[in-house]
Amino acid sequence: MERTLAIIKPDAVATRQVGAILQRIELAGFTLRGIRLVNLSRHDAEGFYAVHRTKPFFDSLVTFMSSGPAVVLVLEAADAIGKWRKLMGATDPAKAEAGSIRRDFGSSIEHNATHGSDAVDTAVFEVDYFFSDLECGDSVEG
Ligand code: 3AN
Repeated sequence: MERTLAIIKPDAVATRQVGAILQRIELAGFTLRGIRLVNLSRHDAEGFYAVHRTKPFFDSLVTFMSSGPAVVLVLEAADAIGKWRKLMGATDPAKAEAGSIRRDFGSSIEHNATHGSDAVDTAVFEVDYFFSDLECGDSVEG
């Protein structure tokens, strides 16, 4: 079993799509290991997206991610990282597959409804960024 961090971003929370997205996650067979509503400060968002700090969209991304509440989740499944990225679809909702979450709930490459870890090492960093072992049990490696 593998774990990934998922985020329901501020755009999807503001437009009341949390329930619909959680339903897709559960129907796809993921086990929920962690779930929490967070209000990221700019500092929190900068730390989370540190890997993107040199990108031209970094400042805008940080502003967006700290603009309102988001829902952070730990999802568990076989190949959870790839399975969740496939369910989300491509980064740009306009290019995402029909029936994917970003296609159905995202409105732009920035306001794209959800986030997912992209590799095992980033999943460990991202899960630990938001959750303690007390909250969601053993870590990704466990
Ligand atoms: P993904 O989340 O699909 O792995 P990344 O890691 O390339 O995509 O980008 C991280 C986040 O940065 C994306 N989820 C998106 O919100 C934002 N982003 C990526 N590319 C752009 C862009 N060209 N303009 C604005 N925001 C972007």
